[in-house]
Amino acid sequence: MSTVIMGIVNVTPDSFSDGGRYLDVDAAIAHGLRLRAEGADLLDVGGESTRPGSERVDPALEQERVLPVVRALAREGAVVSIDTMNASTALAAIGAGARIVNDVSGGLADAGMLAAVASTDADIALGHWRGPSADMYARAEYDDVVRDVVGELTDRVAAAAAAGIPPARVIVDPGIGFGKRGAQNWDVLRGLPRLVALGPRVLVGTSRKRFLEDALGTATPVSTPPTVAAPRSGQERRDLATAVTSVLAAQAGAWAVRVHDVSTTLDALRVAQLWQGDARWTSQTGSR
Ligand code: PMM
Repeated sequence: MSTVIMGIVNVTPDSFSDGGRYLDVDAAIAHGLRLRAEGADLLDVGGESTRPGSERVDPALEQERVLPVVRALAREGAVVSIDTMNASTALAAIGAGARIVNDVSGGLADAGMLAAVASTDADIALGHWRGPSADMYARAEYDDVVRDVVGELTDRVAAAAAAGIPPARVIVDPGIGFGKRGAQNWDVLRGLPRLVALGPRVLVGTSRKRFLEDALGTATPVSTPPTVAAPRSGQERRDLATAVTSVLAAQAGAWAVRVHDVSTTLDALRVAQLWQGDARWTSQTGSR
């Protein structure tokens, strides 16, 4: 089974990963359409940055940012997910055509989220979360990070079921970078099969995250003579690292990966699936 690629469309002025270039609604729509043309199966539209240390955004402002983008992308036929922790934004986005609610807080930030989604036929992605981004590292204390993440997500799946959302409509996400320090993220990724064993579809988001930057360092990889092409930029290196972690997540059983650079990750997934003998990938022009 081929891995679903969720392309990221951040509509925030302070996104750490796209420098806020897509705050402009038309530019965000164009970006989303480009990601879809590159091979994204889903487009994840978000209007609130969750970068470490960031403050919450008022839902009215969040909706002003995301709703025109959701509406336009859905009208173009894209499958859209809405990246929000607010029930009111989730409902408004579903009204505008979103089919999945991507709540990095797993329904914890807004007590009305699970009931709101239950009242619709949308799916929900529940992220592992221990508290707002403003001070999330203060809560990065675990006995056994894999066991704790799986246990806490099990509770969120149960809470969703109690609110009326059956497991078939639920996706779980280990929340890479959310309340987890560098090495803890690698532990969680290594333990991914234990989360996959839980049952619901698993979504993994490593794209351009700080733990990858920490792993790669900021130094130029090799000294290059001036006549040689410039070495890859930090972002290109993070995108390559994202493609590798996304392939490994897919091999560990992830249903979907959430990425900024769709084409690099798609290339990497294609190569990995050819290695595994997936015949659908043998033709360059064949559909995914
Ligand atoms: N990470 C970010 C935002 N939304 N959603 C899910 N499901 N999983 C993630 O890991 C995740 C997310 C933060 O990254 P960004 O600001 O680069 O989008």
